[in-house]
Amino acid sequence: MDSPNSLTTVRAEPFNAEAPLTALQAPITATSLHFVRGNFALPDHDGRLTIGGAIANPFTLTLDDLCEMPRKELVVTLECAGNARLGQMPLPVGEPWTGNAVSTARWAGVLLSEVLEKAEPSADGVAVSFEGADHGPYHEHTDIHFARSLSLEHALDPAAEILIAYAMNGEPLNADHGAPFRLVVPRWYAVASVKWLARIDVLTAPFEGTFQTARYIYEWPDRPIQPVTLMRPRAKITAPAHGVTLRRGSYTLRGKAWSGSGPVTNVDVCLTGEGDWRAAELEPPAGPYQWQEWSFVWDLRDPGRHTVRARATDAAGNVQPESPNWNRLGYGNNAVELIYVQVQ
Ligand SMILES: Nc1nc2c(c(=O)[nH]1)N[C@H]1C(S)=C(S)[C@@H](COP(=O)(O)O)O[C@H]1N2
Ligand SMILES: [Mo]
Repeated sequence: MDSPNSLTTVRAEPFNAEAPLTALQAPITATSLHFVRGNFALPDHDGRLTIGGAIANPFTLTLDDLCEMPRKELVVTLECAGNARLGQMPLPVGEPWTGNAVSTARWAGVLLSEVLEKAEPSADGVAVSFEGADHGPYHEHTDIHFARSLSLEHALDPAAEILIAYAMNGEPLNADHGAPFRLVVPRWYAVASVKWLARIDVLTAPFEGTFQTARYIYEWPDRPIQPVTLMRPRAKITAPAHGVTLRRGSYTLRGKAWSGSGPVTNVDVCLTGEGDWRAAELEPPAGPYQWQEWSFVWDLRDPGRHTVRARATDAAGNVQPESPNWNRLGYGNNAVELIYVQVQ
């Protein structure tokens, strides 16, 4: 059941849970209601972050060391690449997220670019891998760590504002969200934001880890494989909830919209089930990496069942598709969301 005050468990062990819809109405999601996704059991972290690989200056950092560096705060919307997997048919393997594996938090930490600069990456570096302290059996592997990579260029770019975050909504990171520190990669699907960060290594060849090359990739039926990178545009309807009964009169539909190639420039709603799209009010972004609020005043005159759809378009011209772009592992389903309500 969707309770307004608790997460909805998608899997108990390891703990994976979606935000309740009501929690997504606020600009910032309460930490206790921010979705949680993990591939392994919560790890023990020894409190050290080791920077190694193809660098001139290897070192380790503790939380205290990070806290002494210039502090950077960013509000970032994170969405799981598997969000709305349940909308794909046939249902791909993986957690069956309905559509609330998305949340927004105020993260504080240090810029990854500053840490990497101190390490002095070698001239032939091409990628940077990020390893979490979490590990365990995974498919054919007996024991592997969660690890992901970014290009060295992206990791070193101060304008990309990638954080090594140690605080979330003004509190130290909790265990579920990656204590003592994690990566937060703005604009990318949240898989890039490695939790329980333990190692950062500069590599002279592309990273081939399982979570980079065998998972979190789009395996299209008709096109070459692509990596999962930027969040695709999506509009969520946060009020009303699917299936509720509303009285006749004026009702303000509300929601959120975001895109990794954003900002979102238009949200359109459709109240007929057909292609009659009408522009919603869309708030300008309150920051570069966070969702935007949208609303639409709906004059409810006719009793009966009504459908509501909302569709986002971003500044790069990307529009949500009407139906899911199916891929074998079920990532990036940003098909237009549909709810229906009963009018009395
Ligand atoms: N170490 C580690 N980091 C991880 C993961 C993981 O399993 N292990 N899962 C990733 C995925 S798939 C998502 S969607 C986000 C979820 O972040 P959250 O739990 O803070 O919402 O963490 C990412 N970082
Ligand atoms: Mo994810």
